[in-house]
Formats: sequence, structure tokens, C-alpha cells
Amino acid sequence: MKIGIVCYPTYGGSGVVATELGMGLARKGHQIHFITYRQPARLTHFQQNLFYHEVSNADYPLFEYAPYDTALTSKIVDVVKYENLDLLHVHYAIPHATVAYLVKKILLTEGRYLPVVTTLHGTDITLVGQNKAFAPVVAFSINKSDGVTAVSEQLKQETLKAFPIHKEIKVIHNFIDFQRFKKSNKDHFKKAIAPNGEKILVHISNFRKVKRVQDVIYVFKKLYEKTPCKLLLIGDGPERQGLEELCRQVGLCHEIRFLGKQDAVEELLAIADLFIIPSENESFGLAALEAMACEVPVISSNAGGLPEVNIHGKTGFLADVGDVDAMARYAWEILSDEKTHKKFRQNALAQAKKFDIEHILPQYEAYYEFVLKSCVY
Ligand code: GMT
Repeated sequence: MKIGIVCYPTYGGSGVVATELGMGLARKGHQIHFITYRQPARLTHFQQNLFYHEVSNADYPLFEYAPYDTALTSKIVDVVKYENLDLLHVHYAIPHATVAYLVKKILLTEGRYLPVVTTLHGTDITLVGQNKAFAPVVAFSINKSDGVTAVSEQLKQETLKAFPIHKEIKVIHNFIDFQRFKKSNKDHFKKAIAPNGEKILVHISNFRKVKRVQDVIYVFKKLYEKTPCKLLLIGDGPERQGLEELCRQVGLCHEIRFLGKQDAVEELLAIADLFIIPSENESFGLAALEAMACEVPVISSNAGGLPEVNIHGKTGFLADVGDVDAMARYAWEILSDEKTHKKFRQNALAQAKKFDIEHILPQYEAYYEFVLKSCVY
């Protein structure tokens, strides 16, 4: 198949999933065309069957906000016609599902039908999507897609609750590539970060409010009272400065390291003893899955789709949003006993295997076939 993929090219989860999906499909012989405003962060090497088309926006003095949606629409129309695409798969509803609708309408005037699949990722539904500034357009655009997928059952239910959707939503969970995410020996990193064998806790996110990174620090403080440990905070975002101040307030700057955005997160996960993700809302929690694939148990909140990934009492523990006491208790329960820790590590890996790209990719391929067959022209 010749497939166009539209996504945000950043480090965010939806861009990562879209890029990994495209790369996986290209390995299987499909021709994949990424259409974005910048080279996707994970698209770092030349690969057979993969193409990248950059959207350039027009600068004009009248525009206070240059109309990216229009530039993206024009670019997609051009790529579809020139590359003869069979299908367009857009990730994150805003504005991609809306742009896709416009693309379809333009191509129809030329007698061509382009099937569109939209994948809902999370904040496009749970946070920003429900803002009055976007909601009617989001609902309309989802309903106009030929196929709609959601990355968790919970996100599907939340979408149906929040919007008047009459389109069937297919759940296709996020996935993990075990070629890349697996436990490896990085003892030299471990020695550098925890020279006295301290336990290492890791959190990875975009440091937005919704991630509640302050809870990670509170949990860490409580754990530190019981055992020597280190905390690695990976990623960057709007909350970072406040978090650095919080570290100073709790007097733990020497034990907490802000590592910024990292490409090879699997190398840091290789030395982690525990992963923490206390989000207010999380449609899936790809970062937790990446940790589990590297045999790292997870302490998470029970928000959104996290219970579909992290299994309470098996791969880690779940607690109510903001319940840092429970999270710290659970962290200690896992880390205080070697045998328990090992069991949780094994369970985390076994659970991650359910989301192996090898199982999930064929679900997307089958869904594309289904959409192509069932399109009403
Ligand atoms: O987590 C973020 O803020 C980034 C966001 C995105 O759209 O890039 O992530 C969402 O999509 C990921 C991939 O499907 C999911 O794993 C994340 O759980 C989801 N984030 C939220 O729901 C907050």
C-alpha cells in the first residue's frame, strides 16, 4: 500500500507512535510518506520505502498566525496526487482530521476518493479537544473520517462520552519495538549515577501540568527517607523551572538529575529500578510501556488508559491521582525486597510483550484493508 502519514514531528507520544508505525510498515514493504512541518524526531536514518515531505508555511505580513492548516492541506493534496497514495492516516485529531476532510473534498472535485484513518491519541480528546474553541470541529472531523482508531479502550469511551460520535471507533493499542527497547548492560552508567548501589527511579515526560511531575518528587522524597536512591527526570517542558525550585525546597537537588530530552531513553531505562508516571490524565502511557519492555516495574496513577498497561500488583502498582503516600508505599514494597523486585521486573516484561509491534502492526494493516473495502465513494 502507499500510505501518507500526518503527525506532529516532536518527541510527544503521538508523533513517536506515528513514526514507529510508518517505519514498521515500510519494513513490511509498504510505501510510507510522512507529511509534517519538520522531520519527525525518531526518523533519523535512511530507510527503504520511507519518504518525508516537508510542509512549508507561507509568511505574509497580514498573517498574525500563518495558516498552517491551509499549507498542510495543499501539501497533502500535492503528495497524494503525485505519489498516488491509497490512504491517508492522520495522528492526533487537531487539526489533522479536519485538514484530512478538506483534502478529501478537494480531491473529490477531481473525481478521486481518498480514504482517511484518524488515530485519537489522548489530549486531542481529553484536554484541548474539549475546549469550546475546538470541540464542534473535532466531533465533525472524527465523524467524517473513514476509519477512527483510539490507543486505548478508555480513550474510546471518553471520546464517545465527550462528543456526539456516530462513527465506530476501533481500539488499537500502542506498541513497542523490542529490537530497540530491551534490557541491556549499562553498568558503567549505573556506576556513574548511583556509585553506592542506590536505587534509581526514572520519570520521562514532556513536563506539562497534566503529568504531575511534582508528585514524582514527593514520592521520591518519601522513598529517600527509607533508602538511599537517585531520581532521573528525563524530558523537558513548561513545568521544568518550578520543578527545579521544588527540588531545592525539599533539599534533594544532589540526588535528582534533570537530563533534558534524550534520544536513547532505552539506555537510561536499562539502569532503572522503578518508573513513575503519576499523570492526572494519560490515554495510554507509552513511556510506561517503554519502561516495562526494559524490565522496569511501574508506579502510576490509575488515570485514563494506564490500567490497560500497568497491572496493579503484577507489573507495578496504581494509586489515585495525587496519592503520593500510596505511591511511595508501593515503591518501597517493590524495592525493599530483591525477590519481589525481580518478580515485578519479569511481569513487566511479560505484559509489555502483549504490545509487541509484531502483534499490533498487522492490526493496523487489517484495519486499512477494511477501511479501503468499506469506503462509500
Ligand atoms: O503525553 C503527552 O502529552 C503527549 C501526547 C501526544 O499526543 O503526543 O501523548 C498522548 O499520546 C500518546 C501516544 O498515543 C499516549 O501514550 C499518551 O498517553 C497520550 N498523553 C495523554 O493522554 C496525556
